[in-house]
Amino acid sequence: MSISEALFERAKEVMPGGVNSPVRAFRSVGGTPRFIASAKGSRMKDVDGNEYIDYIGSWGPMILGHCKDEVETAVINAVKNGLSFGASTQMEVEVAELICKNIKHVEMIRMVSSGTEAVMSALRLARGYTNRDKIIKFEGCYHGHCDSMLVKAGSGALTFGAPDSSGVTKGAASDTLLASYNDLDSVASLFEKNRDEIACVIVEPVAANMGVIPPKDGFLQGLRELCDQNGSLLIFDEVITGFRLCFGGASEFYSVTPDLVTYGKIIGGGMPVGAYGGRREIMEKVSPVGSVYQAGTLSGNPIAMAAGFATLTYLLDNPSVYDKIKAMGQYMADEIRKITTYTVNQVGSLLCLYFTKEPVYDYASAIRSDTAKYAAYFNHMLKNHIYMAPAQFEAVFIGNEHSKEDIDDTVEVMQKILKDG
Ligand code: KE4
Repeated sequence: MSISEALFERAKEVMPGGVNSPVRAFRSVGGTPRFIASAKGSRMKDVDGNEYIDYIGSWGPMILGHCKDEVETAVINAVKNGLSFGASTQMEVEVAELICKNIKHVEMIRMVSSGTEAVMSALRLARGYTNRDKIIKFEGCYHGHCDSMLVKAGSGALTFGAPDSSGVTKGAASDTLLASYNDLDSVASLFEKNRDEIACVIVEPVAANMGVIPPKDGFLQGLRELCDQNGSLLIFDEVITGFRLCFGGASEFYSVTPDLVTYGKIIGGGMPVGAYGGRREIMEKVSPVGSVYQAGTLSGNPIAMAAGFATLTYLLDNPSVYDKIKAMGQYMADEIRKITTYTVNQVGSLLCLYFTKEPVYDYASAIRSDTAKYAAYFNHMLKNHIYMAPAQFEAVFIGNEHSKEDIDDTVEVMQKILKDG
């Protein structure tokens, strides 16, 4: 028995499914989850000493690679001053100022401790600001696990073929309206049927929880116009795309301005940070200034802020990171397309290989993918020391430490199992 297998047996006794987040359990691909001992750059090592090229990157945060010197040093120095105070610190002001100074549609921002918390808070704020109850989300988009978002969600909720979650009350879900990604007519008709009742539209500006699906030309701008016509707020959930597509995220990448934006992952550089932000007149509705309550013991935690500040500062000071990871994403997609006719979607440093030969542009087309073939592919890659997402409906995350050799080695291993694809 491997150490990972032994640890997994122990874990299953004391944690549901032996994990602290479902997708880590390898349920949709089979086999034993690898317990990671350490990571550096583009590599991870499991407790049995196996080394992998890592394409998870902690599901997005590790854009600079694991153990980036500047981030590690910042965390180590911060730890020496204390872990948490439940009081304000200078570093949270520095992070907030850095973001507000560099992302023009974020005039104010509130730190929280996860993407879920950021989304939950932004939705409450949109409802409080508009005095409306209903929310539009898109089938297959995942926005964390707050009740109102677990309706035809993506990521793990989609992977397990359980688009709705038990425990979500009818009341919680009843104000969540579902549209189809990349289909503006489906959004317009919801506005027609629910006139003056819709607080906001929340969207992943690049859908990265049903694989990777770029917005069709005009889709995001169309959402902007529909929200303006109906007095609703547009929320970009940039937990994945924020600080990844470019420093300004999808909003800058596609030149569409949301009213509110949610962040996670990269903003914390690997530590637990989420955030939501937007125009001052909206954000000032948030307690203690306004009537929308939201709070958090570890919000703006000084260690997490140190990691986030070091990460964001490095990205601002080294914009060539974005050129590199985008080029590597394009290179990887092009190389994979040379060896298979399966669909490959890519946006910047995000990409997904689908086990379908049809185009993938929304939830219905994404779920055509053959997840059994994906499972076989995943295990083939893992056996060859390449750690892909243990589920079809996730993204490949390329970081600054992935080399051309990493990608060439990866595609070479892919070839062996895709040759008949
Ligand atoms: P967290 O609560 O997991 O920090 O963030 C929720 C979230 C919100 N919005 C988007 C667009 C997200 O992608 C996520 C979380 N992403 C998944 C990966 N698909 C997290 C991985 C996991 O659930 O273990």
